[in-house]
Amino acid sequence: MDRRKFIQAGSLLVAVGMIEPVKGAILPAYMFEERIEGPLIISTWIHGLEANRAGWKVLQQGGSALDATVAGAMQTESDITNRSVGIGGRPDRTGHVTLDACCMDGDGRSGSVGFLEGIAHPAAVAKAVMEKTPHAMLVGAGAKQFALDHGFETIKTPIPEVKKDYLAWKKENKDLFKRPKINHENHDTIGLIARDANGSFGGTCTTSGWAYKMPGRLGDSPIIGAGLFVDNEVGAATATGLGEAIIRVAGSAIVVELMRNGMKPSEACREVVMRIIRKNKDLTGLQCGFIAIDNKGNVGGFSVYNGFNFAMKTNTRDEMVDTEYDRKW
Ligand code: SD4
Repeated sequence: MDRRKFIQAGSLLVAVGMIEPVKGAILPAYMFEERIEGPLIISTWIHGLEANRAGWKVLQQGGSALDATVAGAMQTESDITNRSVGIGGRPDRTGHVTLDACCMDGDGRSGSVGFLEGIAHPAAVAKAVMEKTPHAMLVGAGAKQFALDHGFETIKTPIPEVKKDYLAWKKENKDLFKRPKINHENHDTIGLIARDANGSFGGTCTTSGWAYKMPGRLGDSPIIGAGLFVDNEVGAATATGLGEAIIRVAGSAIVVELMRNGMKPSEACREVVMRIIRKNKDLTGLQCGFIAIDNKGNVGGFSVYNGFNFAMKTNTRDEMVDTEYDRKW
């Protein structure tokens, strides 16, 4: 029996209650290419654990997958120690923290905000764009005005610690327009996708984007089809990593289409990652990772480089899952 089949067999035993799941262990993604019954929520990186727990409260009360993922995203946005999402996010190279977010439900409704400054919860604003406007996306001053008009919490950014780092960075980086380095440590954009008790899907993605980006730059995270895509007919996918590469392959939308055509989540994520690898000659620092759930309850992910993982919460699980990858750092 090969490693994958062995682990799948073990996973089946877990699923039928013959062996206990190992709490706190980091498990490989291919363990979850099997039906997970009931509500579930998965999200990128280690901060996903806390975010999932916030989202789980919504799912447990019979709330929608969309609302669960927005609640999870807001949890991470509030974490002032997080340098790539929300209030504690790093600024662009002119010192402005500009936040991007989007959300989508399984019926194809979506909302998005980009280049939003001084507002604590871009994910919630994205949901309000979806619910209260005829538009799919608001950016910049218009997005801010919309958030203020709807009473969303304001913040002063960058917070002092972040400002200190920024000033040090600025001093050291005279060549401000050289290709910035992508951060591949275990903290990054959060993309959350979930299935609720009714079997509907929803997702949210939120980020401060690439640290020290050019002013005006948007990544994949606020773009439906790039950073996030959801369709109740198929499932959901979300992304993290170098947004430029993810946008250029319409990443999350393609993951969902590949699942529609029969691929399992990990296979679909792998195919999109391989497209990114084929299209980018220089992969230095080019990390991208996708996670996905299909409507049979299969869960998976894949990344360019090792080190990407996601958090998963179900009725029986609350842990980190490692994805497979093509390259080693
Ligand atoms: C972006 N995908 O703005 C995001 C970056 C990311 O912080 O995942 N990192 O391109």
